[in-house]
Amino acid sequence: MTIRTIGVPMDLGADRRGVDMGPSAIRYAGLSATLDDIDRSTVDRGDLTVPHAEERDPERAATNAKYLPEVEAICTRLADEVDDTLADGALPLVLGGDHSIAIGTLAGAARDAEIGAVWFDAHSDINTPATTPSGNVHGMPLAAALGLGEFADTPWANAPNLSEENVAIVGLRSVDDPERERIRDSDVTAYTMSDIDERGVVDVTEEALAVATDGVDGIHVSLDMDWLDPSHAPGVGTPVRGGVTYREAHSAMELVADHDDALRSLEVVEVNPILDSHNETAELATELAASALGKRVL
Ligand code: 4U7
Ligand code: MN
Ligand code: MN
Ligand code: MN
Repeated sequence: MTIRTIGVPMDLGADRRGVDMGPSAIRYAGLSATLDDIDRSTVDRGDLTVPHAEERDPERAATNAKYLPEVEAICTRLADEVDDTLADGALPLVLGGDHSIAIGTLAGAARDAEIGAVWFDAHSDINTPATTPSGNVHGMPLAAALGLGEFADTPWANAPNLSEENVAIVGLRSVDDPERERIRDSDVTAYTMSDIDERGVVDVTEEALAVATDGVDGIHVSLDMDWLDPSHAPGVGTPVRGGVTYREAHSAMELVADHDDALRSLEVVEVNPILDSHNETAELATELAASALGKRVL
């Protein structure tokens, strides 16, 4: 199946600027050559056009969902791109950009199919404008896609055929109090870093994939690079100590590749080249995408 890369140079959903350069840095790290090693054809569709914060009214940043109208415009276009890609029989590989773009990827992937999602992240990204401590939309995409809280009133943000029962979050170590309550009250399955410590990354990821794939047509895999420990992935805006190692991350992505019959879309987000060390996080993002798409040593 052809892999179609879609870059979304978006940083309006996060406070730390620079994550808009993520798609360039990931390409510069050798994405297309790395994907050529896999037995699949690849095509780069280029980047969506995203406005810079400097062009926007700063008042848009003074709300409890900063730049939400811009996020809506970009995610609506991204959803169309993802849907078109799938309709063409290709697999969308979406490069972020901040994690707010997942709203668009999920909406597109869920337009014509029942989907599940595996969310590799230090954070649960299930805030809403009423609960967010920061106003940053990259902390809200799961709530938006699931139509939770005020997002029940924003149909553009809802992934029509994604249900809580098929959402699994893996690697949590930073969860806000209202998020904790929301996870408890929902049917979302969540695995913390302690679960990975106790059971190992393979067992936990296998179970997460089983949850996501249960009874659906396909799954979306969202990889927030802050899932990894900051010692391996320093170039992220919201690093949290105690994340997975380089090898654990590859193991998990190889398990994703084992489920390639289910994989409908893949997204790698939150690479911030300004905060990175010699493009190391972008290189790792490239490697992990390749592992998830089937690259093997032998
Ligand atoms: B990311 C946070 F308060 N929860 O909502 C928030 F800790 O996409 C962080 O996972 C969100 O990187 C992190 O602002 C969003 C905060
Ligand atoms: Mn995160
Ligand atoms: Mn399995
Ligand atoms: Mn995230």
